[in-house]
Amino acid sequence: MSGVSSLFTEKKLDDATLEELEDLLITSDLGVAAASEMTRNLAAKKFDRSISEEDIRVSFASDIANILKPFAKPIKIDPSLKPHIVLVCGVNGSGKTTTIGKLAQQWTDEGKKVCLAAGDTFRAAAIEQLQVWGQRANIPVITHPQGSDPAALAFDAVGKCIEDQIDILLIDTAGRLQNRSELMEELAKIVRVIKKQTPDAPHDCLLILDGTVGQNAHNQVSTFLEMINVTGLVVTKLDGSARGGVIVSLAKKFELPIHAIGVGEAAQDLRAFSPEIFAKSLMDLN
Ligand SMILES: Nc1nc2c(ncn2[C@@H]2O[C@H](COP(=O)(O)OP(=O)(O)OP(=O)(O)O)[C@@H](O)[C@H]2O)c(=O)[nH]1
Ligand SMILES: [Mg+2]
Repeated sequence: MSGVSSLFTEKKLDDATLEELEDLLITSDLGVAAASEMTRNLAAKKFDRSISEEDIRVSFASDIANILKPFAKPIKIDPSLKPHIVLVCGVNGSGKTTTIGKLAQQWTDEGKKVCLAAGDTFRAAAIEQLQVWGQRANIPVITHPQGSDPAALAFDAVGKCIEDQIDILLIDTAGRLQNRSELMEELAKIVRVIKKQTPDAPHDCLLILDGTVGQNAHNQVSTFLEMINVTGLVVTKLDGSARGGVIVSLAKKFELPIHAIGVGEAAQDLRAFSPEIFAKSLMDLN
């Protein structure tokens, strides 16, 4: 029965335990800054006093929720823009096209006129993949042939959406790894070309991060920020075993809005980011 009794064991919170807890938080991708803040807070409340595992989880979950609260913001569509232009970027396979499909469905269901632009002219079948999402939501998908210049496609798409008084234009882009400088340049070019018709666009530049990649997400955010004005993040694939602890360190470091999270492959699997639910799940509390 020792396993059971250990569940009820309380111990004194000392320096060694605090250090262990801090290490545990760092290895869960929460980052040094958040980890030390959270253990400091715990010490302030409970140092040298008896503490249970539950107390620790509750304290940490509350800190995590507080850290994240200012950044949990859905994308705000400006109805006066025709169109509100959303450029979507990220590394290969992070979930860009799927997230576009989900957002398109959500906004269409809300009664907005949505249009998609197939700016991934690079990968075979990328255009068809976006067209499938367009068909599902019953909305137009603007395409150019595979291999053509994505900036030209973006330019045409913006012109067409202005003409058709579209509410929201979502522009897909090819996956690009941070170390491919020519592809990063291409993204900057897409932005320059969009600005020729609408100088204040893109109104949102979403960076899509795969929630399973851990600390590498930091490097991705830094590199994309060097090239374009990333305005917000969507973190995908949080339905699997990945806990997404990296969201905490990303929020602390980059202070970018977290617009939504992806929790599956289907159209309805996009959730508003809830700091409380996220923090509790990270700390195994229900
Ligand atoms: N489980 C899960 N799978 C996802 C999620 N988002 C995307 N995927 C899957 O991840 C894979 C890649 O998604 P895509 O949307 O094609 O990613 P992408 O960033 O457009 O990829 P490239 O265009 O090749 O760079 C697909 O199999 C998607 O179904 C998610 O939130 N959860
Ligand atoms: Mg894609």
